Amino acid sequence: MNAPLLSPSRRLRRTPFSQGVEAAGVKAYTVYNHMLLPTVFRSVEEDYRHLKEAVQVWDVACERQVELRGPDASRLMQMLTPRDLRGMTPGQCFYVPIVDETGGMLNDPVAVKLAEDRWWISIADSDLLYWVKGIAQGWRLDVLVDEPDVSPLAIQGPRSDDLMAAVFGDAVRDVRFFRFGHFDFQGRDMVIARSGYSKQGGFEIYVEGGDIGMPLWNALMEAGKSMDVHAGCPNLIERIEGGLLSYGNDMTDDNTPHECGLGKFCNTHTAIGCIGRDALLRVAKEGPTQQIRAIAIEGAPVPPCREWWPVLSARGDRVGRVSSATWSPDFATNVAIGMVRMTHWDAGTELRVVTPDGERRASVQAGFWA
Ligand code: THG
Repeated sequence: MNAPLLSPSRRLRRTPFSQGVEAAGVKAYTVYNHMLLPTVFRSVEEDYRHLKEAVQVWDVACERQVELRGPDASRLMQMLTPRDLRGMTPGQCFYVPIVDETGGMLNDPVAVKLAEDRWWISIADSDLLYWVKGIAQGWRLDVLVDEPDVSPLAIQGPRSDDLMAAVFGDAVRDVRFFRFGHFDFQGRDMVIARSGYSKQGGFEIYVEGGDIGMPLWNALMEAGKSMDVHAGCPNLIERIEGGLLSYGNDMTDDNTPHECGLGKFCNTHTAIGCIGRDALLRVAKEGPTQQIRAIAIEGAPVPPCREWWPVLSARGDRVGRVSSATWSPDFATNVAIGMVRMTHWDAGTELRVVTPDGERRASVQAGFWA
């Protein structure tokens, strides 16, 4: 098939690392927060194998930051999420559901607490900036809300620690999961967290100032030569195996955090001031009637999942939908993420999934694969 191209324009933003990404031979992009996000370098399968065995440098500049700065920054942050932030200290990152007044998911970012009066919200693919600005203005809060010139660069894979230590020194090895520290690169301060959109381990460097992007990219590629470093990107197969959710694909503002399996990141009773708290208290009490599940789909490799695939019961009733699916080489089955009604969400339940290639047998898994 002759795949159409994306027409470049100013609205479709490049990143500080785009030059390096192109030099590394990027084969496909998606658009995320109005910015280019690479999706394939060698092939999705080769990128997957390499991610699990070596180390990759990912241009995830499209994980834009919403910065909150000022005396009311922490108050505003707590208004945005049902996760209780009172115990969070500067130096910590939290994965936080962001919900609207009905308890519907608006985004599922990583919140980075830089100081009591300064936060970065590292957003998924929705225009969260406008919701946050609206709340700050509507409540007359003493806080500045904007998108700073900060571009995350992720280092992912089992050899991440060695690569990072080669560039930033051995102290970077001591950064704990979902914590960050400040490190120097060519006289510039870099916030470096142990986090990232894979289950293979690694770091995220919050690069402040686009001008230092390519010098850092080049230094990592040079230092990693002996470690088989390669440009990479969030990998479809690896993320489905790991159950990492994709906002806009696996959930939308029609879903509550509980439906998304993100109830463990909600402390709705104690998250005082959270918008949507009353709505969420109701759904938390009743419990969701549908929820995200890992689903194995039998048979040959499925085509790309471009729209929801109906999930049917053994009797043929519609009981859910698949939102992400792909062939997994390591588990030798099609792995999928779907939303399934409570009558059919128990592990082992036999289902049918209507793919564009026809109906397939499928089953609810006890958990994700990795
Ligand atoms: N890192 C940063 N920003 C991001 C992402 C990221 N913004 C966009 C997108 N990814 C937001 N979504 C997610 C989804 C999952 C995770 C992080 C961001 C994640 N989840 C882990 C898990 O589910 O195993 C850990 C969650 C936890 O235990 O706190 O990491 O990747 N900067």
